[in-house]
Amino acid sequence: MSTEANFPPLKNDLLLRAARGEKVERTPIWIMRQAGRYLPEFHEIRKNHSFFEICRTPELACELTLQPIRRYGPLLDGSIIFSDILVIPQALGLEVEMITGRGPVFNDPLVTPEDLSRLKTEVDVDKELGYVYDAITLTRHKLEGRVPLFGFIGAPWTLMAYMIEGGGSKTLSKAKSWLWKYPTETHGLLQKITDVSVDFLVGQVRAGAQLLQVFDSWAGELSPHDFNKYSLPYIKQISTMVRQRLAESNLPDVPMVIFAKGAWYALEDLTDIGYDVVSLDWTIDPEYARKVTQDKVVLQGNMDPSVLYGGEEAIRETATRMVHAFGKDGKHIANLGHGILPTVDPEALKVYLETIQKVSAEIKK
Ligand code: 1CP
Repeated sequence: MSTEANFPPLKNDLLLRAARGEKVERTPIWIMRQAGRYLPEFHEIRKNHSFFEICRTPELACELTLQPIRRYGPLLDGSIIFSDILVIPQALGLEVEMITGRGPVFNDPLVTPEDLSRLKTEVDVDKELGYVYDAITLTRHKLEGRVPLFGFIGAPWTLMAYMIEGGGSKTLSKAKSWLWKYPTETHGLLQKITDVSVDFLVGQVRAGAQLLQVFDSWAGELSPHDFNKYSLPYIKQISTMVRQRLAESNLPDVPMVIFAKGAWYALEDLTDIGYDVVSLDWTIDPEYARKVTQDKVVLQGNMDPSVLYGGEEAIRETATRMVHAFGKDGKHIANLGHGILPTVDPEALKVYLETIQKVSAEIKK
């Protein structure tokens, strides 16, 4: 087991300070999916290994986590452990493969509630997902304190959606049909995922994660009513239980980020469920978000990832406008409004990172 004292001291704590709501000298920036498919150095490694083999090999997961930190140096203020949200369904007993060009595919997805009996009743998370902990601990050492490291999970609703759809889906009609046909079993499944998620996040902090992000990538597919019923209570339970368990175990109370993509309607509710940071997609205007959230949380985001295809001038202009909109005194962590897209030129990302650092340092003077 590792404690903070065993790791190299942190040299750049800007992201941690901003996530706690402190006033900072410039806006910290990291990028969702910053390790991965848009980087040629990722493909060099990926061509020799399957995706989940990389996730399960701490040296490889560590190497991929470090790639963007090496490439962009001081332009990035955070790192995120190379893994995937689908390691939890795997720990629950489902088989998932990552197929190039297609994404995740479940060999045998859940079809009806009878299939729930295929999930493990007792999950020893530390044993099933210990490889993620090992990757985190190794990465904390190899980062040498350059930037803090995020651990993460997928939110229960998003994971349930994958487990029933069997992969990506345009309508989520199979997963959604469960909400009305089998509400009791749906709550049972969401609770099961929640329990495992809490263990997993606490384990990631014990291993060395310095911030945690919960990705509810499919939140925007739910109506406000269904989001309130099938997502919000579980993501709230996760923040509450994780903090309680961290305190009981004498582990650091790390900042927690919630990213409920597409759930603009839930913005106010999201300020009130125990997360320090609410991550916004690009459909939310920063000034509107500041008005609704009233400085109760730090905001993260939110440039449309596609602007990175728009050329240097468009990137600079949009990034500058965004920094101004989040404000001189606004509590803000810069990111994109969703993950960086696989065909983006890494040089375009550099322009974005440079612009955020320069403009935010100027206005926060
Ligand atoms: O830097 C990083 O962020 C790398 C770590 C990381 C993270 C945080 C990966 C590696 N995946 C994720 C999270 C993740 N995975 C999410 C939440 C964030 C989001 O909404 O983008 C989701 C929905 C997934 C599921 C997933 N994994 C997809 C999406 C499929 C769909 O339905 O659209 C895909 C394509 C993957 C594969 C994957 N995960 C990560 C990488 C680098 C890859 C590409 C794998 C390959 O080489 O084929």
